[in-house]
Amino acid sequence: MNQRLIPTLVPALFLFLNGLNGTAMAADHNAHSSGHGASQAETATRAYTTTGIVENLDKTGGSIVIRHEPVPALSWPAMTMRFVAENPALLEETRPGGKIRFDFRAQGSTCILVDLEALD
Ligand SMILES: [Cu+2]
Repeated sequence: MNQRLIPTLVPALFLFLNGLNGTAMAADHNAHSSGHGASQAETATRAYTTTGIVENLDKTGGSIVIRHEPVPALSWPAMTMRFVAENPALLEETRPGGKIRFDFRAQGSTCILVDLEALD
């Protein structure tokens, strides 16, 4: 192998690997914000149901942070995330630490809570 090629190949390889890493991270983020295996439009109109524990409630701001179970239809793992309540009155149905079953729609990077039922 030509020794003079090595100094140019190493940075090129580094950039290549870095690029791969960046792509993987972007794909991962996309899988969560727009849904995997479902089109954007489909994901936005369809409501999904899962269960979770209320981590935080912001009744004035109309949002709720839920540690939720996986959502196989969206390829979402279990995680803690924020939802915006379509109707803030829904947030009166639960409390921090409460166990809930809820319906939501994923609209881009925002998730809208459309219904909620206390399980405890
Ligand atoms: Cu999530």
